[in-house]
Amino acid sequence: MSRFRSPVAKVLIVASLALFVVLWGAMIWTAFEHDAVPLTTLDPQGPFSTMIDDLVAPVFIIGGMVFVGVLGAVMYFVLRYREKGDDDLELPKQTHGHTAAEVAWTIAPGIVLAVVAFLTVGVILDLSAEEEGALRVEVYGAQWWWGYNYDITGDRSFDSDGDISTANELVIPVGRPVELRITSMDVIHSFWIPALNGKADAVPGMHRDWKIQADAPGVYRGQCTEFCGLSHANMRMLVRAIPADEFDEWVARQQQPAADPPADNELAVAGQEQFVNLCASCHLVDGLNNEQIAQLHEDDEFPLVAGVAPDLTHFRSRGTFAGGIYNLTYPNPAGDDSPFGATCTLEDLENCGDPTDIGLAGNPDNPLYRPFIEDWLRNPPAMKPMAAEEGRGMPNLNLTQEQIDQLVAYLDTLR
Ligand code: HEC
Ligand SMILES: [Cu+2]
Repeated sequence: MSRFRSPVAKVLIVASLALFVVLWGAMIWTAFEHDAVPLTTLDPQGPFSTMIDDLVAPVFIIGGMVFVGVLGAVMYFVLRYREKGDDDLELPKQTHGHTAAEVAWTIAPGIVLAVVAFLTVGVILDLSAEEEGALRVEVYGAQWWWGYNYDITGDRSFDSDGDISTANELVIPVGRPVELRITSMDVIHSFWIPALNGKADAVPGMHRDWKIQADAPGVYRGQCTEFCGLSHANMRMLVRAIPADEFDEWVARQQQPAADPPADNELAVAGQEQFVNLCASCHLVDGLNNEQIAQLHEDDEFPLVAGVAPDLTHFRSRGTFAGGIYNLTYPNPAGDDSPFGATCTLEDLENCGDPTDIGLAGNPDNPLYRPFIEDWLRNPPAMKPMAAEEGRGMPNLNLTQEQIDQLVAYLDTLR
């Protein structure tokens, strides 16, 4: 009797088959469990991601048919011609040089691949076609956050009068295509909002054209998907899609330079002074330190490798910060899945959702959630691994609690 037929071997074989089926099932189950997996490509929310999804389905079916066919044949032959323990070994008919068979098994995969290639090239062309009436945004990656420059004036430049800049949260109008010009300020990153399109690499010195569009208002999460150093995993971003009229209002607010804090807000007035002394060598607040930043660039003395730090002009109009990994505000009332519908109030914080759950992105209209932003100012590298001594990331500035209170009060005015 062959040793392969011992009871132990049989148990092992059945157990490993069962394990295989369970793991496979778990993988497929998680792929379809969208709530648990915010970064899924299988739940498209816009026309471009839908094109990809419509390609994945037929290719998956073709691949599945080949898989079942090949494995079915293998299983059949394994069972049919297995060694049965008796001596008279029955060999199958040995074939060699069968021209018809060889031609067939060369042409058949060729046809399958040609069909897949045809479908794929079609989608690639559709995805790279220019869109009528698109909004243009320059996207840049920097260790370890994302910046956005909007061409609002439509003159194909991103820094004319009236154009705007923001960071980490990309606000777009619902139903309108958005053309992205993706680049990097330091190393290679990759921009990926799976609900809205596939991945596009951000390469220093180059621009990659890409586009996204959202069918419905909502928050769509993303993640840098090219390993870019220490805080690669903390380099997230989100797209906030809002109705066109709200978008126009948002743009009008972003176009305003930051106003000085009102004189009776003494804490914020003191905070602005701290900001000028401690922060203005890295962060731009439009209307406050434009000349200082321009001068640093002219003298080639910008303190960071990337040559940029997040634009803070309208910092408080964002719901998250530091690469989208911390809520800046409370999110929305638990159970309300519209990111814009309901607004929680200072009096009713209990219904505002859990601000430590970054899965619930902060709503910029909601009250400030102080603990994270205070901790950030107290010691940024403790909140997010960064190599500040190399000019990558924000250094610990050893601020006192009084300075932190003043700075938070000032940041809170930057709407
Ligand atoms: C040496 C340059 C540098 C200085 C000085 C600096 N920062 Fe930063 N700051 C950064 C960088 C870089 C980031 C992005 C870190 C990240 O998310 O990876 C950042 C992020 C931030 C953010 C989060 C922005 C966002 O949208 O994610 C805030 C708020 C902030 N800094 C406030 C301050 C304040 C207030 C000061 C002064 C007390 C200050 N920074 C001083 C470089 C600097
Ligand atoms: Cu990155």
